[in-house]
Amino acid sequence: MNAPARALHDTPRSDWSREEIAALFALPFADLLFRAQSVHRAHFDPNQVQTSTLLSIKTGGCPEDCGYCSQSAKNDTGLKASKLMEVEAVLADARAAKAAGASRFCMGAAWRSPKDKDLDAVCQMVEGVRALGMETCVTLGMLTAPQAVRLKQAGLDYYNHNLDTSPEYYRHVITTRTYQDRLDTLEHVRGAGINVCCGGIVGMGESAEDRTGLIHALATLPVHPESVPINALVQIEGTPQALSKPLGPLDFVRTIAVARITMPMSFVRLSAGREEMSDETQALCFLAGANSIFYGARLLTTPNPVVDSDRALFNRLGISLMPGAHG
Ligand code: SAM
Ligand code: DTB
Ligand code: SF4
Repeated sequence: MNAPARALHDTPRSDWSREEIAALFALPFADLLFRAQSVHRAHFDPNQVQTSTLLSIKTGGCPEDCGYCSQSAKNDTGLKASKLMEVEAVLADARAAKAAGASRFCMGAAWRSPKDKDLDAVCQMVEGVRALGMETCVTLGMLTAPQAVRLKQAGLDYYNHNLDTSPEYYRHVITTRTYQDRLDTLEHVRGAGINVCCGGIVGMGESAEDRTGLIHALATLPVHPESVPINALVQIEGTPQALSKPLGPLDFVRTIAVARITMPMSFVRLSAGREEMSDETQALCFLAGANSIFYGARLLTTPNPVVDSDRALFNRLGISLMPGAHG
């Protein structure tokens, strides 16, 4: 049996070779989507999508130099930096997200890594969101092993930390922390027993080989991330990445499909970039095995489709919202 056919029936594998993944990307589009949808149906209800709402709890002024990001102090994007939000204000937003139907609330902070004092407040936020019956996720930059344990004790369900791109292309995008730093944080999160949310960004001028490299890096982690966000770059004026040539929709759909096939049990999230996508492209992403979205009018600092338009799209596609684990 060749590798793509084998993937349908096997339990998740972490021994994918780059050649196998490149071969998946090179399949005729119909063959790729058929395999992705078949793998998807073997593990998930194909008509249910998980919804996570994002909130930037600490915005801007970040010391890292990520070339895509509105929040790096090194990028002149005109974004106003703000301090860590008050716990009560965060919980008010979480209640609204729950009322709109989100099952998970994801809180993002523009830090290189959290200070222990900041972590106290974040732990209170996690406890409060969890008490609402929502799943919790945070993304705070690099974590030490003890910090991950503290978050787990507060009841954190998911930690988001992306590999962003291939190991080879990485240095063209970020210089202030290494790929290995990211892998170390992922290991600390996994070691603490927190679910891992880890994916990347496409449309940053990377090659097809780099997209293969990103999926390879994710699919060969010792345990696949439970959640794999695939972001289409949101171009932000004043960032080095603002002038990258956008990735065509069909290549974006292919990336989703290959993530689905190689990480069959993971939630694959159609993440940033939906504002620029047609309904038809999004429908193809769901057909390719995406089964999660960011839900709500804002990502961290940029717009996302409003809830009413996502509800209308889901109605037309016969998609229902997946209930959360604590709902
Ligand atoms: N500061 C933390 C960190 O980088 O780990 C957490 C927040 S950071 C904004 C989370 C992720 O959002 C990044 O790793 C990146 O993958 C994604 N992201 C940021 N800006 C983006 C953009 N303009 N377009 C698409 N994805 C973006
Ligand atoms: C992820 O992979 N994408 C989200 C979340 N994890 C934190 C962030 C997208 C940010 C898009 C640009 C912005 O709004 O600043
Ligand atoms: Fe900072 Fe995260 Fe933005 Fe990088 S992606 S500049 S670490 S907020």
